[in-house]
Amino acid sequence: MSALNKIARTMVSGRRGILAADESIGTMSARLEKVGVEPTAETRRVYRELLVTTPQLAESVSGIILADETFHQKLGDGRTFPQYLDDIGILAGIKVDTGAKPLAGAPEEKITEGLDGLRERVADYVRLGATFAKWRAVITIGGDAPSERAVRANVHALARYAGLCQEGGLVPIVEPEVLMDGDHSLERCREVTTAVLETLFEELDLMRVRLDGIVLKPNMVVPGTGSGERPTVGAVALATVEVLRETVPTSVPGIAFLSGGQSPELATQHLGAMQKLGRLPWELTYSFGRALVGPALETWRGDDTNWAAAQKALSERALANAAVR
Ligand code: 5MM
Repeated sequence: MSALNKIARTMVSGRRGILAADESIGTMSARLEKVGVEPTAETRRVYRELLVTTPQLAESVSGIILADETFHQKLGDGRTFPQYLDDIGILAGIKVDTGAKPLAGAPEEKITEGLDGLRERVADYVRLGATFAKWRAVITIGGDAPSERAVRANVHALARYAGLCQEGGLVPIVEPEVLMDGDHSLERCREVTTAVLETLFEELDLMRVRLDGIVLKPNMVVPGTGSGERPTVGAVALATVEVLRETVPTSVPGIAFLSGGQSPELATQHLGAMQKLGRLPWELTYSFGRALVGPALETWRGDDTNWAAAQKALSERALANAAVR
């Protein structure tokens, strides 16, 4: 077993999943403002300290994805976030993309940036304690989108990122997110997700990325939020697993879903229903952001008298997801 494969397996096996706490400064600041907290480097740090010091988190969480700012910050006791995670048996991950920007020639679509200097940044993060990384590509459905050029440009960047991470010793989480925004049907999401994943695995192969040393982080197959469709939990689970069976090679050790704006409860139900669809060739787990931390942030609201209750809210979501694995 290679070192990368061993890390990837640790990330996805057992009952554990991954906590995505890597909101960029802009996204995190907007989320803090929404709950009445003034966004500063210190309030972002304190909020992330609340999350990672949740009691017994390592029972349900194998890895936490951090943003660059948090990666270099310290907890109240002086340990850096990666040092602290190592001490409690959770792998430290780092988001290395620098965000999705308008794609030239198709400004309504996005291309994720961050390849320049990535080899050197990977080396720095490894030195500071990272064992895995994350890069998120964003695919929009609507009108003529996604265009072939948006899909190809995004999977090309994902594959080059994945290759650089593996070369430097990090397991890449490969995240091609087909967004839920829009009025498209579940069937359209299925078509687009299938095409994106097919193209992604062609490109990963071309870039010689070792599939047993990645974790795939896809969207579930769901209708657009404005579609009016309300599929059953079973229909979403079945469509998602069918797409994955068609497109994801069996050498990939694990698939860790994003939640994409689903409610925490529904994301958990979908994950649980997939596990009941028979024996699958890869581990299926969670790498949720909002569906794990949403209730905790709403509970905390910057008031430290809510600290324990907010940690309990995170713990409950993490344990609920671990329970359906
Ligand atoms: C936690 O948010 C991540 C970073 O977002 P930005 O760089 O846009 O601020 C995001 O990539 C996240 O990891 C995934 O979307 C999964 O989170 P959700 O909330 O969709 O489960």
